[in-house]
Amino acid sequence: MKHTILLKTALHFLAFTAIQTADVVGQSASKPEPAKSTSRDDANWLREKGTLIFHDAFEREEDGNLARAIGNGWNSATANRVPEIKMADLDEGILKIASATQKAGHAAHIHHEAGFTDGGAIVRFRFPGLNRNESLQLGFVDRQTKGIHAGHLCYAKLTQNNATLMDWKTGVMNLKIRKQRQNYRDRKEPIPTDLDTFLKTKQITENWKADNSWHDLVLVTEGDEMRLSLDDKLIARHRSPGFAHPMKRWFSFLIPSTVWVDDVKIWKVK
Ligand SMILES: [Ca+2]
Ligand SMILES: [Ca+2]
Repeated sequence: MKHTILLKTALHFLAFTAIQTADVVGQSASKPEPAKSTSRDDANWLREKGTLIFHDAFEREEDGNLARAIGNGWNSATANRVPEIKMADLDEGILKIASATQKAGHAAHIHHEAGFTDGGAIVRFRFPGLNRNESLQLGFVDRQTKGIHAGHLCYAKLTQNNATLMDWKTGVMNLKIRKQRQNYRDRKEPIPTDLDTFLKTKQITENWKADNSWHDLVLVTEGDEMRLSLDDKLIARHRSPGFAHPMKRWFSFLIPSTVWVDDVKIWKVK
């Protein structure tokens, strides 16, 4: 009898210890963990932590061909170079961009005020399949900070076969680096290995196969990290000092060929 009581007490103690251990394990499991490469939900991060600072569904008609033709605060840095050509057509609630890259001497550059440190954009787009090698570059610009060519801070670029994230602020658009590179380009010489190695740290390229379907794209910066998701799947993430630039003043599209955009939202987290 005495042994039975002792045994029961011992079992009770063991069970109690097990519950305590489980509690501790449970607590540590509920702490935020670093995001795994494919499980990051940045659309949700923007909606939960951010403020929607701009939305355009493009449900209207454009007003001519010039810089302000899209309306709702959009501006084009390239439209007025070729006023006779319509590069941005609003049609059936979709912004249909067709760049006159050769005549304008530049890919269509369409931009809107943004204004955040951490945050990003959600864009619904498709490659209409009107031209070969359609590509979409989008990202952030700050023309008020000196030392960066045209204020190009950082971009994501989707081509037919891959997705690239690029820190241009401390990379190729840094005026000193740009000049250094240009010297070699002018002489048609390859850039030195150390510069090449340095510039490779400024970007990352991942495989992605383009098609002609509509896609939901999410591009964010958080601290010194930039992340790109497509259709709720994290495609690429990269850390580089330029991504931490304190003011993403403009949201910009750089489109050399044809892209259709159905919807744009810009969110500020901080
Ligand atoms: Ca139209
Ligand atoms: Ca629309």
